[in-house]
Amino acid sequence: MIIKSTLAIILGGGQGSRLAPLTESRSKPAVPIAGKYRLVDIPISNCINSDIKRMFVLTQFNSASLNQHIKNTYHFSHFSQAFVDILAAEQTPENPTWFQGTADAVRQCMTHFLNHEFEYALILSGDQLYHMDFNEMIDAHQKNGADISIATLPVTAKEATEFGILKTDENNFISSFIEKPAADLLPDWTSEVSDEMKNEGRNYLASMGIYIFNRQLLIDLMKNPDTKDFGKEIIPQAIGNKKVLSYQYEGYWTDIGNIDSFFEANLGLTDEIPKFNLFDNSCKIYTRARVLPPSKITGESSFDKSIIAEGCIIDSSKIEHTVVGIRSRIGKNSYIRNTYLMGNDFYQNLDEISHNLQNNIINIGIGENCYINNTIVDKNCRIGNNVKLNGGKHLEDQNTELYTIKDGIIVVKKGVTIPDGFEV
Ligand code: ADQ
Ligand code: ADP
Repeated sequence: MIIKSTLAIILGGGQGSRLAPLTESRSKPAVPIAGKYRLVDIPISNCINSDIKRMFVLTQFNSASLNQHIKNTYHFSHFSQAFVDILAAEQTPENPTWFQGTADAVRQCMTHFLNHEFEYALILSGDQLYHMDFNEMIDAHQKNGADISIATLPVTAKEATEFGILKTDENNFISSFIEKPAADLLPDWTSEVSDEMKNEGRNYLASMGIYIFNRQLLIDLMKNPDTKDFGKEIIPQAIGNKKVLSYQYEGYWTDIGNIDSFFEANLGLTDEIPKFNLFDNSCKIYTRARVLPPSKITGESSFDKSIIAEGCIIDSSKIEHTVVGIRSRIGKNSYIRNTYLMGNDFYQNLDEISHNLQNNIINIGIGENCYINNTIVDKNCRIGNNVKLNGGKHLEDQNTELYTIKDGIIVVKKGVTIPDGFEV
């Protein structure tokens, strides 16, 4: 019942400026994570694992990689009604502009949603790392006769200023809500939480930006073009007028909306027991099957706390606390630590590689004798020999043609060539 009655709407991202330069040439849902997936695979996989198989991905701009990825990955039976469709902001006579916010994105796409039967709209963020069974949330929504449900999570005071913070009554209905409160307002916003959460200092209930709306209510709310955002307008205005339920979640969940949190979330996957578990049969993360060869490692390579994706060619190097993405090539004697290498979209053939070597053209991948630390290397980069990229808090934010530095993390831009001996 639940399955047929729910339509998932995945908010794929605004202009993605907080993830720049990773979003300079691709839409946010297409940003590669964990060496082989893309951001959009997380909410889509959570939906599939919850048996919700009708999904729209709303994105501010459409990229070849997003279309290709969705088209090549999510194939459902002809006999089911399942689909994953991308809706990109489009200019029409009624809507001359891009999506002005999360609610505006939903509003501009309403006609597409209303072509489908559904009782509940499940609205998800496209930039979060978590596993969740949405059926439990829908179940709570139904049982409590709610109009809107919001998934919530206890957070610390430091995190609370980044989120919508709320308070609930004894029946878990939300009695007040404030979007991203200033630090001096926080003392008024603590909630009763479990002892475990209290011990971790997580005394504030935050909105996870995961919402269930009853169909007719969503239609009604979307009629007001002045409400552009769920967090800023729709949710605060609904409190007190509608039955807005808090569905409390205490598992691992993280927002990966900026470079720092994106970097932490990726490197967190190399922990001995990662908080986000990729090695779990019951909640698989789906992605495109690329039919790649196994990774090949030669010489005296050493690895510690790292994830190595398929199809890599690694030549006697030292790799620590690093995520090595698909088709990565790493040259001799290079030392890579605290780094996320996104990998490459293709291999060079042997003729091309030897031609380049003879003509001093840098090949795709990481050269020899490099030192790379606290860095994200986007796809298809050519990094020469003896390159030193030493990210860290000692570096100031900057943006050059080859790389950006944000919060001490060097982000090498997609497809650039870093010459031999280059140092940051
Ligand atoms: P934020 O994450 O700051 O807060 P927002 O930037 O609006 O909210 O993004 C929510 C999701 O929508 C993200 O996946 C984002 O990429 C996407 N998005 C943003 N603008 C979009 C647009 N114009 N078109 C399409 N997609 C867009 C929200 C809530 C808070 C809550 C946090 C939890 O407002 O109350 O605490 O999520 O992360
Ligand atoms: P991303 O968003 O990951 O940076 P793109 O939009 O550039 O990716 O598209 C990546 C896709 O393009 C890959 O699946 C790959 O097949 C293809 N591709 C890109 N460059 C090349 C190339 N030089 N040779 C072959 N295939 C390529």
